[in-house]
Amino acid sequence: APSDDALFALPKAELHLHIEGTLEPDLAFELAARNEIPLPYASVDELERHYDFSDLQSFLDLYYATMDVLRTEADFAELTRRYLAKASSQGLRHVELFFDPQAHTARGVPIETVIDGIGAALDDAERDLGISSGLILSFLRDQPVDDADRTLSAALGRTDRIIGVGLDSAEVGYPPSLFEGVYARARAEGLHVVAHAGEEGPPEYIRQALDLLGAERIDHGIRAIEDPELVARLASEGIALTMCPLSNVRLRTIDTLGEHPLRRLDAAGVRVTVNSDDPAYFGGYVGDNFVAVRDALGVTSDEARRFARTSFETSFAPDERKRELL
Ligand code: ES4
Ligand code: ZN
Repeated sequence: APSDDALFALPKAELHLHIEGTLEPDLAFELAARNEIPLPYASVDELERHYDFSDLQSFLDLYYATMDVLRTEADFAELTRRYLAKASSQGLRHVELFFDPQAHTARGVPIETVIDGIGAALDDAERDLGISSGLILSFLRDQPVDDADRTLSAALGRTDRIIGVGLDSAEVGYPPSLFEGVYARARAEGLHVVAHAGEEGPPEYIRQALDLLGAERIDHGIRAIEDPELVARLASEGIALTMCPLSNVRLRTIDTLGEHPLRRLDAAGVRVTVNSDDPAYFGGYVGDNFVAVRDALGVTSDEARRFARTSFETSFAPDERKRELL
């Protein structure tokens, strides 16, 4: 079996990462002090004691509350810088980051502050760490569709920075069909489109993401395994799943990592990648996720190399960059 070191060193791309989900407790406390924002926890330990989630919503409640400490461009830059340093140490050569503008604009932080702060750190990482990147604007599916529409309009002034749109937050009860119009507009603007689907929601949501939104990749897609016809379709259409094994266990989508369908989907011919989702909350970055699936599922070094290769192939990196990466 490949060593931890080999899995960390393996060059790879991360395609499913929420930048706000990289907020480690120590930085949360630093920013809370700097911005004079009270956190309802006395210490890092006390905050971490609340990382015992029962489902997606229980995580999202803490995630949205804690990100309130992010206020200035410098805060977003520091958050992103720390993520990229970790990313580099775990073999990442290319990253596509989700950000949740509505979670910031709703508390009075302008979208430009968010994009420019993250963007400054991405520029530095390209120069200093050789990591290429792209930003994916993610709509909050549990907020009104009008709000997503306005968010897309506001972001169109920064499309030099934004490579695509995504769909996240509470899934069940908020089907992709709600966002058909917003996605049509994003596609018409030349943006890539992806969507979280089949994390807690049914296989039908994955079909909708493909048929109604034109999703090029599916984020999670873990529940596709319940629907053999859908699995066959994902395989024949070459749709990549950006899977996040540690996330699925921590949010109790599955009981144990041993039940994760990553390897079964791979065996069925589906293109699968290994990603970290919200690594500060779920117990590890992308290298840690590779180590976890080796230990729990017996993923071999050949398979790990193939998943890493798939991460480059199914990334939205420009063709010339893909050739360098592959
Ligand atoms: C998320 Cl794990 C997950 N699922 C859906 N939306 C999210 N936003 C941040 N993490
Ligand atoms: Zn996610």
